[in-house]
Amino acid sequence: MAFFESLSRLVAAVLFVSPFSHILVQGAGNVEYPVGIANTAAYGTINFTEIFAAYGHDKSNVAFGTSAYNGLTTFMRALPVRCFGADAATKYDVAVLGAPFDTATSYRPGARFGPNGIRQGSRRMSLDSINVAAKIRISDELDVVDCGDVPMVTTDNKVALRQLELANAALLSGSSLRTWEGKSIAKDGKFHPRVLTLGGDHTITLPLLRGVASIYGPVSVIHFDSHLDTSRPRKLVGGPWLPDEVVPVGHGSYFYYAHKEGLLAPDNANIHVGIRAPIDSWEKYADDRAFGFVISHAEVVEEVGWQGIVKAIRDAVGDNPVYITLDIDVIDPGMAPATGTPEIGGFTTREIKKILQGLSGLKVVGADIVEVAPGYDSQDEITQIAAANIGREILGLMAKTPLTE
Ligand SMILES: [Mn+2]
Repeated sequence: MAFFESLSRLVAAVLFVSPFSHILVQGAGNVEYPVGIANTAAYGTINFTEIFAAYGHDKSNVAFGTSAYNGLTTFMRALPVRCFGADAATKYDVAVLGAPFDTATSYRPGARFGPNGIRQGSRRMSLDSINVAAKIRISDELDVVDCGDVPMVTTDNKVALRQLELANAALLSGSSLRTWEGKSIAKDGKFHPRVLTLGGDHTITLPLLRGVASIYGPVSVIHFDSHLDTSRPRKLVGGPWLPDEVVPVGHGSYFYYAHKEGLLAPDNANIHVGIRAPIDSWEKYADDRAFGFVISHAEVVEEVGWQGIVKAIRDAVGDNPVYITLDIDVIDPGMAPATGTPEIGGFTTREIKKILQGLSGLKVVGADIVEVAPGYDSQDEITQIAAANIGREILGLMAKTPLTE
């Protein structure tokens, strides 16, 4: 607390001197310049929350500054909450959670810096602003907080993924701040917080799906990606591999495990969107179908438009609860270069916004945005800004539709 107190005092001294101080000194020329706080005893009576909030247009942000370029960097300037510690009793409707993990990537690593990269990309965004096209103000419907990052170890992926699984389950198992009229679609009939996870490589979706499936049962997955991510685990012969040892789960095989564990909705009610990567055999497509998915290729946007893609998604998932997982490589590398396995010919940011807005009304039980690797981004943060805006659209979908039957 002492740190924040002194921080607040420092900020107040710099920014807000004149409202509290009548001591002005005649400086050079006729410029009046404040020299300090008149009455330090007044610190205890100053309502910094109110004062700081007055300097921005936010209603929900009550902490640490309200301009786009100051204060703590949280996702869309959501309130920072120590969800796993001192603030564990705090209630909210959506928790933003960072999953800094990239030790199961197949090409360029760096997505461990994705959570803070996406937060940085969201600095000009506010939960209180109106998304004009989607006709929604998130803060009218949901209390969103930023829980920070799960400390995932770099030396053992099994342990790291378990750390995320436990943290995600802890958030999901609570009760949301708000309740809604009607019956919750959760198995226990209660309203739980939703989690928007910022990855991290795509492997993190496996423990995240375990979490939502435990609360809601199997969910329809809407998977935006240029790759299928349903690869079977390989068995390698010889070398250091033991006789029955397989290559552990990675960012191209987690859906194989999700299918095997029964986390995905049955009857091919799951869809990949934006697929365009090369494959090494047609068996991959047969497997993919067997593991529960249908495919919408990136190229079809030229023929069917965003409306056709929205229709394919809605046809696949019906009225099921849905989980959205979005690999930033679904966007064309011209607009989102900072990712581990770029593929040309992807969606534009305008197309992805139209597609996501077209999903209004679906019951989004959770979501993640993955594979943002800021180290490959341009100085202007183009990928991080794209990812952050996608997060805003997803929160908009959550805000529009409560999880009621
Ligand atoms: Mn992926």
